Amino acid sequence: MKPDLFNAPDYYNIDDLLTEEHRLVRDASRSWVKKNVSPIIEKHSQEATFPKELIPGLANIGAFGPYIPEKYGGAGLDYISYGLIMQEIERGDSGIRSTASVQSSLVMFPIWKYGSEEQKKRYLPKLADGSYMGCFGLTEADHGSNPSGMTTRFTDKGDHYLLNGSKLWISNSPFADIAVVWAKNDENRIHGLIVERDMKGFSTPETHNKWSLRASATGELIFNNVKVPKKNLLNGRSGLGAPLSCLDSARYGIAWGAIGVAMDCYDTALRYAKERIQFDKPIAGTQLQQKKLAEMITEITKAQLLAWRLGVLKNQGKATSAQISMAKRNNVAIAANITRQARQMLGGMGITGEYSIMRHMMNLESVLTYEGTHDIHLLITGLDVTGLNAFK
Ligand code: TGC
Ligand code: FAD
Repeated sequence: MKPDLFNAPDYYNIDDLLTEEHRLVRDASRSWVKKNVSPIIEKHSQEATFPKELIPGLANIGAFGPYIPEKYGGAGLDYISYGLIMQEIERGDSGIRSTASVQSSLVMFPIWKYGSEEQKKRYLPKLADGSYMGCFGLTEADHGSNPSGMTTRFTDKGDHYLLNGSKLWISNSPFADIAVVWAKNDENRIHGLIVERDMKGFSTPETHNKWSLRASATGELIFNNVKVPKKNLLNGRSGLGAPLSCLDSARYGIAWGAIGVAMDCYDTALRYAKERIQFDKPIAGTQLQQKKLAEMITEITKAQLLAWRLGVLKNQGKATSAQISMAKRNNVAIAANITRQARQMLGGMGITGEYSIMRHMMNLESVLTYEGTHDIHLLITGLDVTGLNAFK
């Protein structure tokens, strides 16, 4: 892979809207990605291996629990810093951002929000420093977009619960130490449970043959009469709203992360187009390639402003789930489109692993689907503006 020469576009001086702390956090993550992710990621992606060696570094830059209070080992940062860290990591690779999203928003967040003080003290510091890795089990084979239909169940057996069922498409499952699992109780009410790797009857087979997110480990969670101690129930909230609130936090991070991919592809295509000579002139001097670049930077700028404003609302506790859906959907879609335009601009070189573009393009096919598909987020906006539910 070519050396990482990334130069971040900032067409509307959005840096001026950031605090000194935001810039420091962003720059530290950017340098870390350049030094540690870029040199190794292509090989891991080609070989479909997760780079476990990045875990301590991710913890060091605050990527595990950026907004979790310091007393639980988190970085105690605001939501714009969290977004900027996700942007920089995803600039390196969506799979690595996935690992950070799952750890922070889907494992640490529910323990922090809905766990007991004992659970917080037991798990959060270890998750923050990466000595424990977590995964999040909501999706099932027959219940993806519609998780309320889940069939994974736990029954009260007096001094413990008995958990049965399975989850599919679970990021980090093949190596996670703990899983936050969503299952129905005897009253058909959804609850979260913390399942530990060494519990008898629990297994996590890996899902192979992915063309997307190849540097992220994906797998199943299988529960065959797993005895879960009662103290592992997340008692603070039940119902589908509990897992969906975790998704809000992860979707927010993805809205920022996708900008990282878009910026990386734009920057690569711009540099390539200025250097690539055809018909005795740089292709950047042709109208067709300028159209692509002008549209890319316009969409990146709009996405940056959307994410920044959403971050301000989130810091004020005012961001709605529907606003988060709009940003996730828009920013991932514009980034996916930019990967395709940039790929074309590099001609044949665009399909090789010499450049990051094709890897980003394939990764975004998963990002368009997980955390709520492109269409599901459109329906969330539709419901929000009309008051009419088109899902069912
Ligand atoms: P509905 O009846 O609308 O809602 C049920 C309850 O939930 C509340 N709620 C929310 N709460 C917090 N945040 C949200 N975003 C919420 N959306 C809804 C709602 O108020 C209600 O509360 P209550 O108290 O009245 O019970 O539920 P529904 O069954 O009609 O479903 C709505 C729908 C389709 C929007 C929802 O199911 C959905 O978002 N589906 C998409 C599923 C999804 O996103 N799955 C993601 C799995 S995890 C993943 O992909 C991780 S990838 C990780 C990585 O690698 O980065
Ligand atoms: P389906 O729900 O079957 O959807 C198929 C198509 O139908 C989609 O285009 C969808 O938009 C459309 N559709 C569905 N309902 C409607 C409707 N009402 N109206 C119109 N169109 C509709 N899940 C987890 O719990 N934890 C994880 O860590 C996790 N990681 C993942 C990692 C990867 C790499 C991938 C690919 C997925 C991951 N997921 C995870 C699962 C992910 O959230 C689901 O794939 C996603 O929610 C979609 O579910 P599905 O694949 O079953 O598709």
